[in-house]
Amino acid sequence: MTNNTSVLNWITEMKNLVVPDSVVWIDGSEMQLEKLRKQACETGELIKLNQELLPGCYLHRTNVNDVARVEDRTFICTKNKDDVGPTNNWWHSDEAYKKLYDIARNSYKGRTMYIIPYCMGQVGSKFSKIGIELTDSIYVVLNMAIMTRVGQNVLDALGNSNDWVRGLHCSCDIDDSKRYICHFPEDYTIISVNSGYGGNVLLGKKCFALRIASYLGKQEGWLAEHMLILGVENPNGETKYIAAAFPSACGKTNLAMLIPPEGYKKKGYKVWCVGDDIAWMRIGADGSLWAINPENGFFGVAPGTNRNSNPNALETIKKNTIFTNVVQNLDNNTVWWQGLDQTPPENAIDWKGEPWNGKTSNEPGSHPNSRFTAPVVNCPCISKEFANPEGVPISAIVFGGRRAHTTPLVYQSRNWDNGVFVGATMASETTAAASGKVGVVRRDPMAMLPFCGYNMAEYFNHWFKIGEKLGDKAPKIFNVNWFRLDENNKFIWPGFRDNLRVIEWILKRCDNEVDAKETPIGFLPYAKDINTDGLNINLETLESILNVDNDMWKDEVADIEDFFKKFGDDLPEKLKIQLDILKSMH
Ligand code: SAT
Ligand code: MN
Repeated sequence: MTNNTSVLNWITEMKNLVVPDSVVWIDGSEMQLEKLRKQACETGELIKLNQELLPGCYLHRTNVNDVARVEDRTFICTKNKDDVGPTNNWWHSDEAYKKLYDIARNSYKGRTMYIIPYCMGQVGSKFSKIGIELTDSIYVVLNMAIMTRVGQNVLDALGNSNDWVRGLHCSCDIDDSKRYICHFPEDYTIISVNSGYGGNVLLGKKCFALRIASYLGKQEGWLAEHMLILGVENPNGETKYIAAAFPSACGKTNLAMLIPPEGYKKKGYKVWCVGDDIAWMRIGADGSLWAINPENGFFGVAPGTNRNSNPNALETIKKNTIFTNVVQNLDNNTVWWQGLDQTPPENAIDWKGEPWNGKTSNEPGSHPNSRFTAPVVNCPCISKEFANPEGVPISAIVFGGRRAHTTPLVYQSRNWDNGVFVGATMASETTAAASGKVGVVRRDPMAMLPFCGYNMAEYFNHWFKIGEKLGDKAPKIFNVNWFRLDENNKFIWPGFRDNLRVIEWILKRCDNEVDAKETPIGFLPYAKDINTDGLNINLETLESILNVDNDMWKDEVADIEDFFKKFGDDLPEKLKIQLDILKSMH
């Protein structure tokens, strides 16, 4: 498959370590993938679903102790602790290698080593990056073949270059006490042991495209971000692009695949999805910010995905999709999850593999972090620019969290530096995407807290530098919060497709087409400027989520100050200045 000496040497080294029974190079052909699907069905690793209703679709259940990313077992391994900053777990790289190699040693005995050459971004594009993942899991191979571009053409594009990311995944015994997800940015290396869950083992995704790539972006002058990318086409046929950062399981996929509300559709608005999770952004030849989605598939949260929340996702997952940890409906061998519809199957198997009756069971049948893995090409609203190797020009950057209170529906930062502050002080209630307590508010700067591969203080500096380079070509920066609750704990804003109403205001602000009121936190809309035609929400209610509550913001400022203290002297001066401005205005 390749004569690349750096590749061959590393594979030999890893083979000697893990000692597989056999070795298979993944060439990307449908024939080979089909053979692997068959094999996985024979061992029970995959379950073939009803091929008439769900052609090419399979179900997989992970081990019950292995259902989400594990942030406390995720490490950035370097020589110097200072390099990873206060928000990452650090491990000395020498010690980490030793420990991980001890765990990995001989772990492929009786198993096959699959060698997956993959590309993040279009093969051959100068924005793309290549990786090789070794795994002993067919599930990983099949997911990687959906989520990335895999196969011989990747090796051809790599040639004899040494510029590629090494990834070793060992299933071992899925022992959570020996589970480690480790990144060695200095060596372009990722090692993941004792997990089979997507975010921990599809090494092209969070491990490479965010943690390693953010480190590379810092060195090479670009940004790797936890952002969806969408295009909004207006009735004149002009499309503007937005990149938006939200923590995991806060609706990035739903927003990225949004279908405009009726009134907008009638006028001729269209929304195009470029990506739902990761954006790599660079300053283009024209001096503005351009973004690509380095992935080739969607690894979306299943629960809550339905005809209302995301019809395009439902369309996307009708074929060639792998479902993980959802309910299997035994009556017709299809899948179900919480929030799909009002009729849960009664004769079913839950995500743990136990018999489940949706009518009588008190337990949800699908795991809250159950997932679908589906190819981008299936998506009815995929942008025609998705495959453009240059990417799309970004007009607005949007940060957003899940906040029951405090943060208004939308506001605009005063300028780039203030926008970086808004991103750096983002907070959100935790979700089931990572193990740990759900619903706790935590600071999650730029939604990158679990994904930044180096010291976040440096990362903030990097953002400021990118802003300096962009100058007046910089995208405008906004913050949104779809999740405000009323006194009965009901969402005040309808969300989903109606979020386009907020995006319309954002784009109007980018074009200087609408006024806003200045507040201590930035520019807020006048309620009348958010289009509520066809919505059941009155101006007063809307105003209640377009306010800045001074008392709550005082608490917020105190919490931000606390958070900033973590960074000590490394905290960029520009963030201190922004905090002082905010304090002085309250
Ligand atoms: O589990 S993943 O990290 O792949 C998805 C997510 O949590 O955003
Ligand atoms: Mn994500």
